[in-house]
Amino acid sequence: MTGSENGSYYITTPIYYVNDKPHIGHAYTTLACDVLARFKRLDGYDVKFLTGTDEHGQKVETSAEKSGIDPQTFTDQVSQNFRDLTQACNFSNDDFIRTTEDRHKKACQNLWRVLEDKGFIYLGSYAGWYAVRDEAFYTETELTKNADGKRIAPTGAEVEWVEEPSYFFKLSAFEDKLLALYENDPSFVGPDSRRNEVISFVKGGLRDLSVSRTTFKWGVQVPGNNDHIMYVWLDALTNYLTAVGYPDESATEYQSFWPADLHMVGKDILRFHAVYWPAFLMAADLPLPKRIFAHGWWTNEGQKISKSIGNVIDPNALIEEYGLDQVRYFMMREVPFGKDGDYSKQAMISRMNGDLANDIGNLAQRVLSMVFKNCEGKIPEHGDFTDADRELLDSVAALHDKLRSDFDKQSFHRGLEAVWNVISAANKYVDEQAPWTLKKTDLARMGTVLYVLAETIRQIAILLQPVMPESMEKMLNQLSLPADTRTFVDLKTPLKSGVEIEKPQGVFPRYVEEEGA
Ligand code: ME8
Repeated sequence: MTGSENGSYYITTPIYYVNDKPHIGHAYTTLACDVLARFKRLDGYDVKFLTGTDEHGQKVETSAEKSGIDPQTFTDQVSQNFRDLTQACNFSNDDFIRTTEDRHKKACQNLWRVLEDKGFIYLGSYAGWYAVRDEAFYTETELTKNADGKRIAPTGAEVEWVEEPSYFFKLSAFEDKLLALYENDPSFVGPDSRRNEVISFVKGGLRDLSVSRTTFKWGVQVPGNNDHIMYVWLDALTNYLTAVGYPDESATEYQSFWPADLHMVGKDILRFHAVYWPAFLMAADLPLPKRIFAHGWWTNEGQKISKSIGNVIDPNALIEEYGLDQVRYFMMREVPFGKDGDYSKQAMISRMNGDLANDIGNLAQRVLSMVFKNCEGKIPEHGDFTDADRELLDSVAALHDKLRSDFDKQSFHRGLEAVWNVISAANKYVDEQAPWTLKKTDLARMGTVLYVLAETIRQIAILLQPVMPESMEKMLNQLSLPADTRTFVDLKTPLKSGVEIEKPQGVFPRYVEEEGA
C-alpha cells in the first residue's frame, strides 16, 4: 500500500516561541496534531505533519539578553528542548521548522516582495501600544489597567508605547473578503463559538497592520530596507508555506500539500491565523488553508497556569509519573476538544485506572489469557454467530466511520467515548457469555465467544493506534497480528483462526499511590 489512496493531508502546529521551556500546552497542541496525522496515515492519506519553533522577535531577543547569550546560540538551545519534546511524546512530525533557517528567510522575503508588488504594503509610521509578551499591537479601547495602574491587553500582557517608522499591510482592504470567506465556508474556523468571535472582531472594523519594526534587530530583514525587520507574526505564519517549498510553487511538496488541510492553534492565537493569515494569502493570490481549529487552555488543579504562580506543568514529569500513552489518552479524552479544561492528579489517575487498566486493559488481559490457556495458545475457530455475537461485532465495525467523522471535526473526546462504549459492551459480553463456564459445557461455543472477543480487541487496538501507539503495538503483537496488516483497510480482514498468540502481559498497569505520598 502506498499510503496515499485517499489523497494528501497537511497538518500544522503553531511554531513555539523559544523564550521558554516547553510545557503541557505545547505538548497538547502537538499531540492533537500527532493523533490526526497518525489517523490519516492509517486511513490511507499521504500526510505531512509540521511543527517547529518561532525564533525571532523582541520577546526572544530579550530572553536571550537576560540569559547573557547571543540570540542565535540561545535559540539553538531552546529550540532543541522542543525537538526533544517531540521525541519524548512520540510525535510523528515529518519536519521540524526553525524560523532562523535560510529556507524560511527566503520564503518570508519573497512573500514580502509579492505583497509589496501587488500594492498591499506601504511605508508609514506607527504610534500605538504593543505587548511584547503577545508580540501584538492593541488599540487604546482594548486596554484596561491592572492593580498597579499599568495598561494591560485583554490577555493580561503589559503593553508599551511604540513610535517608529513602519511598513503597513493594507488589512483594511480585506474586511468584506474575510467576512465572505467565513460566511461561504462555515468550517473554515472551528469550533463554532470561536468562529463567531472571529466574525465579530472583523465586523468591528480592521485597521491596517504594522508589519515591520526598527527598534531591535532580531528578525528577517525587510527586502530593500535594512533598517526594518519583518513583524514576527508575518515571519512566523509564513513557516507553513516555507515547509512545503515556497517560493517554489512547482515544488513537489507544495503541489501535493498546499493549501494546508488544518492549522491547529490554541485559542490565544486564533486571530492571527483566522484573520491576518488569510488576508496575507489573499493579497498574495495564494490558496487559503482549509481549516483553522482553536483548542482551549489547560488549568492546573483549577488554577490558571503561570510562571509567576509556579504551577507550570512539565510534560516530561507527567510522562515519567504516569506513562506516555496514559498521558496521551488523558489529554485527548478528559476535555471536550475546543473547550478549556483542568488538569488534576485525581482525574489523571481515574482515567489511568478506570478507562485504561480496568476497561481496555482488563478486557485484553482476561480474553487473551483464556485464549492462551484454553485454546492451546491459538486464535480459536468459530461456529455460527448468535445475535449477541453479531451485535458486538457490528458495534466495533461501526467505529471506524464514527471516529473518522469525529476526528475530522477535531472531536477527539467523542470518538474515544464511542470506543469506550464498545469496550464496556465487550466486558459485559464476557460476563454474560461466561466462557469459563462454557469451558466445562460447550468447548465449541467457548471458542466462538473468545474468537468474537479477540476480533473485537483487534479492531479496537488498530483504531486506537493514533492515540496510544506504543501500547496498541504491544496489544497487536500479543495477537500476533502481522505489522503490515494494521491499517484501517485491514479492519475488514478478520483474525485468522489457528494463529498462535504470544503469552499475554498486562499493557496498562494500575497507578498505585506510593506510601506516604
Ligand atoms: O504563540 N493550554 O507561540 P507560543 C493549552 N509563536 N495550550 C497552550 C497553553 C495552555 N495553558 N499555553 C500555550 C506562539 N498553549 C507563536 C505561534 S504560529 C505561526 C506562531 C499552546 O510558544 C497553544 O497552542 O506562545 C498556543 O497557541 C501555543 O501554545 C502558543 O505557543
